Amino acid sequence: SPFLKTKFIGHDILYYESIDSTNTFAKSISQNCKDGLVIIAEEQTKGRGRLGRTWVSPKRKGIWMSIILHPNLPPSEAHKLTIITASSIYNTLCKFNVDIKIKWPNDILINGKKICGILTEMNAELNHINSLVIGIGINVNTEVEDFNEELTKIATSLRIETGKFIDRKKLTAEILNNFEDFYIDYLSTKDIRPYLEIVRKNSALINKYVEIIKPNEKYIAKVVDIDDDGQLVIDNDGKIEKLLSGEVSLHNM
Ligand code: BT5
Repeated sequence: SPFLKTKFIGHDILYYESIDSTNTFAKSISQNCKDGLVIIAEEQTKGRGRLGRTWVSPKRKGIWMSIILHPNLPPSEAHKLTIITASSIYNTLCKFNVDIKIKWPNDILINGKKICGILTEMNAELNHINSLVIGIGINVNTEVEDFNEELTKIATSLRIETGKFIDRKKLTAEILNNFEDFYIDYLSTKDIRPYLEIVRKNSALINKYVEIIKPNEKYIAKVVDIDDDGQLVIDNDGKIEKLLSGEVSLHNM
């Protein structure tokens, strides 16, 4: 693509008309492939969200892709790559002049509805990430009819929000360009704060009440901040708590 300006990410792309899940496939080959390999599919038949949830991925309507990386980082830093991914996608989508918010840890919303989800997975040893897979799903030209009834209430697409038909190839390249910029910079500085700043400034959650759903309990708390480690800081009835991504589901009240 003439739009791709990256140094290495997406120089090799495996492209599929249909696949079960780009993340499932990427994970299966990630230990033995080049850094920066990207898997792209027109359709996923078993698209996945977190915690076994489903990601609806209709044919030629969205960007369903996975980036395979081999960063020299401990597993405890993996969640920071989700922050980098979300902030870089935010930056890319800004040009559409719509109201974009980042919902910690892995969602991007337009006008309060979900347009993008990120699924970061890894193969790791105790102290080392062997390979990391960043799955990105973006509803681009999806129309209301493509969503099921549940999703029409909570999901949207660039098409629905802007009224325009969008070039998915160009947008894919722009996302990879932006992501690589942030990623290379982060690897050299190891400083997540500039990206956290983007997440904080455009947070869908800060100062809002959310329902927190853990495996054994459910409660309402006010989101106060996202700390410098990327944890969500909440005020639970006067008690300040920190939440790691992955351990909670959040519902806006
Ligand atoms: C996510 O999970 O948001 C991560 C989604 C990652 C998808 C990409 S696509 C490429 C790669 N290959 C994969 O198989 N996955 C990645 P989570 O936070 O658990 O959100 C899942 C929830 O979002 C579902 O339970 C639905 O409520 C909702 N959802 C499902 N499909 C959606 C869609 N197309 N748009 C908006 N929301 C959706």
